[in-house]
Amino acid sequence: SGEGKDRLAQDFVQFSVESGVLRFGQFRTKAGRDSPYFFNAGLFDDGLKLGRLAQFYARRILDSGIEFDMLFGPAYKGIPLAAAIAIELARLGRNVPYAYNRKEAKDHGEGGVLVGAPVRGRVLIVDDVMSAGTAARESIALIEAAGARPHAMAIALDRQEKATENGQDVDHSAVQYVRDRLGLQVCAIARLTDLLEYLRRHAGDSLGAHHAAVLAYRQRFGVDD
Ligand code: OMP
Repeated sequence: SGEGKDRLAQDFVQFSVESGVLRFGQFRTKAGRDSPYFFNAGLFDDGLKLGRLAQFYARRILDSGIEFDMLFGPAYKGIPLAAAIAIELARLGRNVPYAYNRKEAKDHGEGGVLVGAPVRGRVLIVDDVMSAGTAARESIALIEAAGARPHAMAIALDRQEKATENGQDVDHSAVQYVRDRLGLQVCAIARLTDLLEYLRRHAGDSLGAHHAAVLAYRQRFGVDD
């Protein structure tokens, strides 16, 4: 595969580590797994970092050839993502509408749970991380409830680990499920394999010391792809 040759992914992993977004240690994931690494996109927390993050998404989206008519960012973390990516795409000459949801429906004013452009056409969902797939299912349901069809998904990090169904681990990842069974195109700026490659390149320094633990996590919870 292209492992090790994906310059954008390597640059993104480095940017995430330097921003304190990607950390190593002991963490518990939403699916209850003990993970030696965690990616907290909420820590892209100033204008410069958010702008650079949006550049990574926009480049990955445009290079992927995925076709889309609008962006949708699921609350809460997808909201600044959709806004920032929409600004960056417009800067690159590709101005598209964007929308997002609120978590609580308003009972006055404009009403409803959706904010922004009408949700229609080929919707590209933008989100931060895919692990076991819970967040992805929620976003897809939101778009469908709005009467539109989720067409594609762009994420920052594909953890490439086993999805869960009714609390049980299955043999495919959330990304594989969304791509192969739900038929959405999916692109990720970086994947677990890129993180492993990055740690391998750092063998001999303090970052490289995390390689073994991340590899063991992949052997326990990872999928092949
Ligand atoms: P799933 O919904 O299981 O796919 O997990 C994705 C969500 O888990 C993200 O939207 C985050 O809320 C959270 N998460 C991270 O943000 N970073 C990680 O490295 C791991 C997780 C996680 O809990 O799996």
